[in-house]
Amino acid sequence: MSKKAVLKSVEQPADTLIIGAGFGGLGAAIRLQQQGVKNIVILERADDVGGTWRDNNYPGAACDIPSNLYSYSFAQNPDWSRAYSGSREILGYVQHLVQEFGLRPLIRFGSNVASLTFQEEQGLWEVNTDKGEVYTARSVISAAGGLANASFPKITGIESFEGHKIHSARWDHDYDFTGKRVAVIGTGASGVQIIPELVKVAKTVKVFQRTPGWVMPRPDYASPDWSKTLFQKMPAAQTAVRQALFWGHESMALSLIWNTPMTALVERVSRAHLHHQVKDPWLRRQLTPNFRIGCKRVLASSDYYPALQKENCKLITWPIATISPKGIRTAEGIEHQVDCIVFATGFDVCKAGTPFPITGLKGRVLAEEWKGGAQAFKSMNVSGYPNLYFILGPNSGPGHNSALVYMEAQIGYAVQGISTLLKGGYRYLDVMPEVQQRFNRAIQKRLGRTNWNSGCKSWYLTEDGFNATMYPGFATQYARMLQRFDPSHFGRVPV
Ligand code: N01
Repeated sequence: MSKKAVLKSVEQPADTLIIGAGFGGLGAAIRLQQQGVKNIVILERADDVGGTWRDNNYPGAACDIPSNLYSYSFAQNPDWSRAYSGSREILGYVQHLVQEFGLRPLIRFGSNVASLTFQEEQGLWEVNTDKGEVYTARSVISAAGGLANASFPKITGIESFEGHKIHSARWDHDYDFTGKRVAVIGTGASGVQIIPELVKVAKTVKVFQRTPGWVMPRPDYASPDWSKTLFQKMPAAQTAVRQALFWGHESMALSLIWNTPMTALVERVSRAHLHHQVKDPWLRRQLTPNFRIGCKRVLASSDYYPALQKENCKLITWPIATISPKGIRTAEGIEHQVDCIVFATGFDVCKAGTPFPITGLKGRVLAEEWKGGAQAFKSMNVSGYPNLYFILGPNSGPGHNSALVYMEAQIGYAVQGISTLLKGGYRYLDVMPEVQQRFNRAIQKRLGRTNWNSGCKSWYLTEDGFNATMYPGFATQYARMLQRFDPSHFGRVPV
């Protein structure tokens, strides 16, 4: 039975309902408040803020983008302890945002959104949670996060394993690895951070690699005290450092997004890193990627290759055949007996669906429309689903720069759209279908020329190779595209 949600500080309908209290949702709440939109509610399914940085707290978890760039430009932190901060410190930054901008009263924890339905007559979104609460709102920002649901691989026998199973995004901090025989499946961004930490404590670590990735060195260092003092006293100095980091990353688009002479150069740097750190030619061969750099996410680590060569660590490149009660059996018939399997196997990404059912105008169901691949206008709005904004929506993914730069642009755009709705006296704003189609035709054409579509298999692509994940351009272009919300792209229905 559904009950009307009890809202202490928010009137119904809310001006904006935000789904998710991670970086995106909290950033949106801050910017909306600064623009005078105060009647906001944030629904968060967990019992704390932080999203990906709350969930990904495995040993070694850190960001592979420098902290001075992986933070909001409107809330810079002069006190980052390292160039590349760990997940705990990033979570601390998120918690600080909540404190500093007084967001806690807006958040309803333990509220897992079960469905969104647009009520055309009233121009309201009805939002149901799985506890039976019902919220209504003029606009909704979905900041639920693309990498929120941990994914265990479909390997025969996985259920039969009698030892301990841990997923990288749901770490079991009570499990003591000391003296244990451990297997790690997966050598993506999470795997290369976990493995160096596990080899320090476990008796043995067997790393099951399916595809070797491109690895670049990660120039991490502890922030000197003088830089913290300088950034505290002169925020402009930190802004300048941020700008330098931004343009440094921006230039990487030329090698990672498209196949240019820079691509071969960056591949050479990565190969030199491998050559420098791995002396054994056979191991080097096993670790050499066989796809173009940029096609999958480039890995950043200076301690992954050394960890693989520790006496207690072994790289296994035979394909996994089954998981048995005692361990992992590979295709050549060997059973590797272990006490624990760590799954660094990534996430269930909703490329062709939505995290919850979304029903728009005239009963349209978004998951049906996205079956063949998700698409939106400028990654933010979908025709037929008015007053709804996606943070990190279709084709907004960065491969070379900070996700927060993209998110900040998305938030600015959503805030403009929501202000236009509220101030313009509209019931709803619905992006025109032909505008959305034109936009997506151009995006898909551009994607065809990128490294992501150059033949490797990655979580960016659907099973049949459709790329609904990445933005085929510079971060600067993406931000410019979202700089101005243009009402002429939208059908505007008055109250
Ligand atoms: O997941 P992944 P992730 N048998 O999907 C392997 C972000 N992130 O958690 O390459 C054997 O990249 C799979 O093998 P293959 C970042 O956006 C950011 O590491 O498919 N192996 C791969 O090696 C990243 O892109 C940071 O052949 C199997 C691994 O599991 C995203 O999260 C840190 C298998 C999965 O790699 C996901 O990264 C961490 C099977 N059946 C994550 N199934 C930052 O630093 C899968 N694999 C910001």
